Amino acid sequence: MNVIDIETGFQEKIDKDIRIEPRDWMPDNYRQTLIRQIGQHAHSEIVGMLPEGNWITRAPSLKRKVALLAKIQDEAGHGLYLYSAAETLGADRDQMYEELHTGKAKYSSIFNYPTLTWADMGAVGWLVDGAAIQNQIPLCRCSYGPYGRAMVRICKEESFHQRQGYEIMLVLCQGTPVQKAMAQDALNRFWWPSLMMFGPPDDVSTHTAQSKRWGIKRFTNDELRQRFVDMIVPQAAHLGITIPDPDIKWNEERQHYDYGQINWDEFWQVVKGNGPCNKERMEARVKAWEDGAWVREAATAYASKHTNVSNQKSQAV
Ligand code: BYC
Repeated sequence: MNVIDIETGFQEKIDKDIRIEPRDWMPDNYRQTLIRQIGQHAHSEIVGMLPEGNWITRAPSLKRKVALLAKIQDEAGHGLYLYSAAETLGADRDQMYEELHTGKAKYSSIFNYPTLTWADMGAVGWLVDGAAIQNQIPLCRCSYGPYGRAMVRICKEESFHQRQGYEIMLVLCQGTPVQKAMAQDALNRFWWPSLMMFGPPDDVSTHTAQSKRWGIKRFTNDELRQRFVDMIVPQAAHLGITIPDPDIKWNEERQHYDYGQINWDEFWQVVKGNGPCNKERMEARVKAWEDGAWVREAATAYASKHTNVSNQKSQAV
């Protein structure tokens, strides 16, 4: 078979929804696109632990603390499944960390915003995990097997996260006027950054067309953003709080909610490293990496001792 036949065969498999597995032939760009996206996704999960970690010691009750801790631990787990999925493509985990710590690799823009009040834990769960679910459910059908399978488990946990966030918002909205105002303030600050999570508009997105052809992405950024708006508007109405966008209105013809202009300049500034918390987030990650050096050294020493002992045993047999 020549290269053109191999490439055609690969695309035919994708078109028939046959999964690509680690040992299958794949074009180099397909591999690189997946390493980039899965790597960014893994980093987002790990950096995403920081804004919520900020509230573990200040959660208003034991019940809230337990749920928040469990959510943050889930996110660490998601990062680990995703780093493993990237490794099946030949990516090196230490190199991925290095790229995160030096600012070469991206992670989601949303985690560069501060979490100022307890209501932000509600808004993050409701909006950020809500956006994550819209984006990630189609990824369960990603053409690359290990990524799609990791996403199935991740989505189950994300839906629990979203419900707990919505429930925090509901309790605050049914509480005192001050509590309701806190919920409204959190919605005001997290609304637009949540819309930005879906990535740049379709006419600007560099990767969407090819990623759709390869069955990595199933929908465009704008399609998923619209689904998110359509999901959240009635939920905000149920909570009795107002989305900070005067242009939100039901469009009978489109059968969707219209919404206003997103500030793309702000988005690109945050992506470039100039958001409110970019510096703080990276400092926290680098510190955690450096503080954990002794654990990695001990684990490596233990593993090599263990390997030596089992080698000696097998030589003796
Ligand atoms: N932030 O061509 P495009 C989570 C970059 S974790 C920063 O549309 P693509 C959660 C993009 O990388 C949330 N950068 O790209 C965790 C590209 O730059 P490069 C993360 C962004 O890949 C804990 C350039 O802009 N979710 O949910 O086709 C707690 C052009 O974009 C962003 C995932 O990673 C952004 N928001 O589409 C709670 C899901 N958007 O690489 C929740 C998997 C775009 O050319 N990823 N960029 O330098 C995806 O679905 C896709 O990668 C995206 C972007 C939709 C995000």
